[in-house]
Amino acid sequence: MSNKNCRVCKKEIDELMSFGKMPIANSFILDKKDKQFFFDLKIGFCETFFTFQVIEIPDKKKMFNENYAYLASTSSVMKNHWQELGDNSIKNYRLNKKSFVVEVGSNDGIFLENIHKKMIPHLGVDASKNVCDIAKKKGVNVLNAFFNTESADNIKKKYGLADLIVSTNTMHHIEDINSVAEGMSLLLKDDGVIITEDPSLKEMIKKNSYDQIYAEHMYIWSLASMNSLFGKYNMEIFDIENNFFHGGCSRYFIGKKDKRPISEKVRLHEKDENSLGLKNVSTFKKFSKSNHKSKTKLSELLKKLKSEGKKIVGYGAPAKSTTILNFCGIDSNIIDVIYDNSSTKIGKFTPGKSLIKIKHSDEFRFEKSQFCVLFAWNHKEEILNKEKNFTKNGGKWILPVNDIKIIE
Ligand code: DWN
Repeated sequence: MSNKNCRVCKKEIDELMSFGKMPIANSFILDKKDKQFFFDLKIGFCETFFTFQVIEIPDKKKMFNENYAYLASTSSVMKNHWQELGDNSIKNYRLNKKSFVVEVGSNDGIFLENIHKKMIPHLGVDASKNVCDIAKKKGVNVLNAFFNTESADNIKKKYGLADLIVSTNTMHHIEDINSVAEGMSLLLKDDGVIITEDPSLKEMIKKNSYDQIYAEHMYIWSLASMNSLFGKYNMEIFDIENNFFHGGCSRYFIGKKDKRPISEKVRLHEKDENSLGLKNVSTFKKFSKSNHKSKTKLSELLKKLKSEGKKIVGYGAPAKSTTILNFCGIDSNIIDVIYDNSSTKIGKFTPGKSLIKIKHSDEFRFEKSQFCVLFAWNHKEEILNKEKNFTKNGGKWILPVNDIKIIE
């Protein structure tokens, strides 16, 4: 067992589960012969701070750089989701032209563009230059940098303290998470609020959606682990909202300790996590076993369909699909092509050993295959609504995680 240290509390943790050799989830390649980086995707669980975490993390520049492939605005549903967060934040925290809003991991400006339109002073911080450039074109004020205590101090000196710090689908991406949480505590006004939103450990365990696990997702947070992290910097979660986005996320509302009453929703979520055993390593050993069952079930289903002469394609090339394809050993012998609407992925091949060609989802309507694996299963409603004709013409969708079923 490779002993490593928990990145939050630094105590020694053991390897809990391994997915074998994996590529960087968002490293889509232009040529099948392109040289790729592989690493051992191993998971550890810290029983002190309850943090579920990737043990060995590749160099962050391999994951977050000028070619970052994920564009948040590829989903109109997600655009509305962030618009709602912006509108509610402005109302709940009475944000105005004298306020200051910081977003850590601002991606292509999908959240801050609404804050910008309301003329509220703001700053987006993101490590990937390509998405910063897209945000800048929307008029969003951005800083292309990693957020940490140093950049937080510079922001504080230049702009002052923040009323609201938002960080959605980011906290699970950051290796030096202590520096981020400490930086937020330095930058936040005494009565300020931090809102983070990330894939929920509870939902991942309940759905057996192991595809949430890849190098970029260095942590899968729970209320218990997120509270332990912010507790180090005299802050606490005072409210929580759970949603179905990105396979099931929790939105945590965090403030300086003892500033606000802890909501009943937090108490109930805490009870839920405890009854699911999210503080016990045995829960994750069971999770690992169910991942391997899921791998066998999906591989056998697809191989059976292929042996019956069926054509199989994929829809959506999310980072999650890299884990499924490489963990289950699925390549272009099984899936002919994957359709996706991201300009950063179209025309490329999926990472690792899968090497499946990605085509523009506009071409999906000409697809004659009978089966389509919905790798972007977390966008099921939006995609099945968009691709009604495939189903109408007898096409069947295969959900690759959870109970792996064919939907007609
Ligand atoms: O934390 C992260 C989450 C929030 O987003 C990052 N690690 C990166 C990313 O993860 P992901 O790549 O799994 O995200 P999605 O949103 O599940 O990816 C969906 C994929 O499907 C994208 O490549 C876009 C594509 N898509 C499409 O082709 N047509 C999506 C929709 C909604 C569509 O209609």
